[in-house]
This record gives sequence, structure tokens and C-alpha cells, in this order.
Amino acid sequence: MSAAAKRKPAAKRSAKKKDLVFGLGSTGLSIARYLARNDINAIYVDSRDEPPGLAELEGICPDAKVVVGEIPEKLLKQASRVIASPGISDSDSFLKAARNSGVEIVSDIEMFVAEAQAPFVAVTGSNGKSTVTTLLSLMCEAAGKTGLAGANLGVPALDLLLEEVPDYYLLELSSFQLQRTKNLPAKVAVLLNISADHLDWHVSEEEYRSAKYRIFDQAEAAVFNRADEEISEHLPQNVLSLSFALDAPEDGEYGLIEDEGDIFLARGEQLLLSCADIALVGKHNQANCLAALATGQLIGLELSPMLQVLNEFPGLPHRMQTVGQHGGVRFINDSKATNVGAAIASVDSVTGAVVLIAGGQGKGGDFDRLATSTCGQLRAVVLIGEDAPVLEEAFADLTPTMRADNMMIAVRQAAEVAQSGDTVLLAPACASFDQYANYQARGEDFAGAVGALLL
Ligand code: UMA
Ligand code: ADP
Repeated sequence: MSAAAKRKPAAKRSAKKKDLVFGLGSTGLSIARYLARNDINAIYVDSRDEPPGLAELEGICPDAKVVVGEIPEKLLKQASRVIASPGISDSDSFLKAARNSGVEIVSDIEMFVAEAQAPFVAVTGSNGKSTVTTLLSLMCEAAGKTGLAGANLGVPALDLLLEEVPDYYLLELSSFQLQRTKNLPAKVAVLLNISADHLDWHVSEEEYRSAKYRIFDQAEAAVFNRADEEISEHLPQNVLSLSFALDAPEDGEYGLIEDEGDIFLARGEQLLLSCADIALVGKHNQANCLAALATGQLIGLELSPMLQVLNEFPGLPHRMQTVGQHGGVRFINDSKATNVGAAIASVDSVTGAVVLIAGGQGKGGDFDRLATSTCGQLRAVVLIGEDAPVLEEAFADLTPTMRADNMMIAVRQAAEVAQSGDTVLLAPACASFDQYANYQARGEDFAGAVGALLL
């Protein structure tokens, strides 16, 4: 079906009722750009009094109706459907009212899928999504294909349609986006791992996991983590699938093999690359590399350029980045470790004792698990942010804890307690929004504080 034919229902809808776009962050603006270039008039709403995208929205569609702050439910009478930003949870009162009135709620991903003129790879998981999506983008480039990466990472999905049609779209998808997307016929669906997260958005861990499994629903092929039995149980039947894990692989699957004292990434019995030659740090990143190789195989990328990428890519900013070294102590910024699973992987990937800086908005995370899994390696924990008391309780009797009012104090306290050979690691296990605009700002604050300390 042509793109114009597919758009027809939306154009028809606009004659009577309109799309109602809920949320004026980066997703909302990408939806506005998409609707404006298709001459579709919409209503724009945001529950914040001063949403971040307001001024830009005026430039995109100056005549559109915009409502901010309290959103009257009667607006739903004019709405053909609500296109909701991912950060707004289903428990939001306006979305509840929409559901009660029978107004359909959709995601920008649903709209993207209806328009995309190239196959797409969909990547999800609790952790490692951005790393794997970026590896795939670099691997495509190295292998002479075009791969456009976006969605939860960087460019919102609908803005990818502004670029020339690539060989593959590479979509990083969050559980929020997956939960609201019915139609997702991925060329390859990749599920990296699942550990509890976002329990302030999802009503239960079960709902969070179910959202992740949706990635497989209509996929042509799947890449999955065989170490998680529950993931294996949700694999679609009768589709091509490749597994990865950190154990020795069966024929054709991806894993690790030890050979003459070295550990290698391997496919079946074939040794591909020594782990010592991977630029990324940590066991979790070996898993990410294996997932990217399996996915690359399924989209027809040649092996040798893919391995070259693994040899060279040092990782994205704010993920296991060394930002300073002093008196035998290394300072690592892993601000993107925003949940318990990530922070455990982060501590595990460091050799020697760790002084951990953690805290922020806990999102209902299981901090007892964090404390018991890491305490053997921790010299101390410095706690920041609004959920510091909850973390303090979890670490009590296991690891010495300290509280810090800001990052500068946290870094100073951590440096004082660290001994030569230790690592001071920012892996907060929490979202940053109580103290910062985002995880990047938190990571920059940490790097700045380390820089000031070492002056
Ligand atoms: N909000 C309101 N009222 C509104 C609209 C939003 O209070 O009317 C709040 C939300 O509750 C949320 C915040 O504003 O706390 C931002 O939400 P949003 O969905 O409007 O944000 P966008 O700017 O559109 O960014 C979203 C993703 N954000 C979230 O899912 C929270 C971005 O992922 C994504 O890059 C972007 O769309 C483009 O697709 C960020 C993220 O933190 C990186 N994602 C989570 C994660 O990776 O853990 C899932
Ligand atoms: P996401 O996009 O899913 O948040 P990233 O690739 O940005 O994932 O990595 C975020 C953090 O998650 C990293 O800094 C690291 O602490 C942790 N992490 C990355 N990959 C994995 C993995 N495969 N398993 C567990 N933790 C991981």
C-alpha cells in the first residue's frame, strides 16, 4: 500500500474529529512535525504548565489548538484518537478518561510503522538497548549498508522519516513504547534481558515484562538471551531465531568459548574475536556484542566489518566512562545505570574494590537485591537524591553508607574513603529527575566534580 493510501484514514478523521497529541516533549514535537507535513490538524495538550516543547510547537503549527496545565476531559469529544508520549503512564487521569470514553490511545511508534518504507530492527531489554542499537548502526555503516537509529535513543521515530529511506531502521524501544504499539512487524526483534524497572509507570513487574515480550509478536526473526528461561518461553513459534548468552554456544548460536587461557566471542565452535580485543568494558558488554553480531547476521551484514566495530567502539558517553585517575583510584561515570540490574552489572564489570555513588528516583527498584549482590565488592556507598533513605536501609549491616547533599560532596566523600587500586563508580540504580534534567546532566556533574577534585 502506498504511503498516501495509508494516510487516508487520518485525513478523513481530520474532517470531523482530530488527533489529540498528549505530551510536548521530544516525542510530541516529532508527532507535530509529522502531522504538519501531512497537513493534518491536531489538538496538542500537556499536563505541565510550561512544557518544554511549547515555543517550538508554535513554530511548527502556529494555528493549532494547544492546552497546557489542567486538561479538560471534554476535549476527548473532539478527539478521534490520543497519541500519547511514552513518559505518560496509563494511570494518568486523562488517559484513563480516554479509555473510559472508548477513544483509542496510540504511540508514535505505531504511526512510524504505518509509514516506514524500509524494514526495521527493533531492540529492547531492560539494559543495553542503546549500546546494541548503536553497535548495529556502526556495523551497518562498516558493512556498506545504511542503518538509521532512533526512537527511545536520540532521534524520535517519526523524525527518522525526514531522512532518506535507509536499508534498515534500527529502533530502540522502551517498555512504554511497546505497551502502546499493536502493530510491530520487525524484520528482527531483539530482546536483550529483563530485570525489574519502571515500576512507577507499569502497574506490576508482570505488565512490564509483558510489554517487553510484545516485541516478538509479529517479528520475522528473533534474537534472544537464552540465559533467561522466561524469555525463551515467550519466543514466537516458527520464526528464525538466534540466541546469545555468556556460556558456550550450541551450533549456530552465539556465546563465549575459552581457548588456551583466552575468552572468545564465538558462533557455535567458531572463535570470532578475543574478548581482550573488544573496546567495550565488562561482561555485560560481551553479551551486548554477541546480540549485535547475531542481529547483524540476520540482516545480512558481513562478519569482518562487524568485528572491526567491536574492536574499535569505546561505548557511548555516560556508560562506564573513565573520567579521572588519581592516587591509584579510578573514577568511572556510569550515570546511565538507571536501574538495579544495570548497577549490578556495572559493579561486576569493575576489578577490585568499589566505592559506589548511588541514588536518585528509585522507580520501585529492588534495592535489597542491589545491596546483597554487590556488597562483597563494595568498600562503601555514598548516597544521593530523594531515595537515599531507601537505599540506606537496604545497605544497612552490609556496607558502610554515607549521605551527600550534592555530587561535589559525594565525590569528595568517595575519594576520601577510597584506597589505592579502588574505583569510585557512579552507577546510581535510579533515575536522575529529582536532581537533574536527565542522566547526561548527572554524568556531567560527576565528571566536573572529579575534575575539580583532581585540580
Ligand atoms: N509529562 C507530563 N505531562 C505531560 C507529558 C509528559 O508530566 O503532559 C512528563 C512525563 O510523565 C515524563 C516527562 O514528562 O516524566 C517526559 O515524558 P515524555 O514522554 O513527554 O518525554 P519525551 O521528551 O517525549 O521523551 C520520550 C522518552 N522519554 C520517556 O520515555 C520518559 C525518551 O526516552 C525518548 O528518547 C523520546 O521520547 C523519543 O522517543 C528517554 C527515557 O528516559 C531517554 N526513556 C526511558 C528509559 O530509557 O529508561 C524509557
Ligand atoms: P539502555 O539503553 O537499555 O539504558 P545502555 O546501553 O544505555 O542501555 O546501557 C545503560 C547501562 O546499563 C550501562 O551503563 C550499564 O550499566 C548497563 N548495561 C548495559 N548493557 C547491559 C547488559 N547487557 N546487561 C546488564 N546491564 C547492562
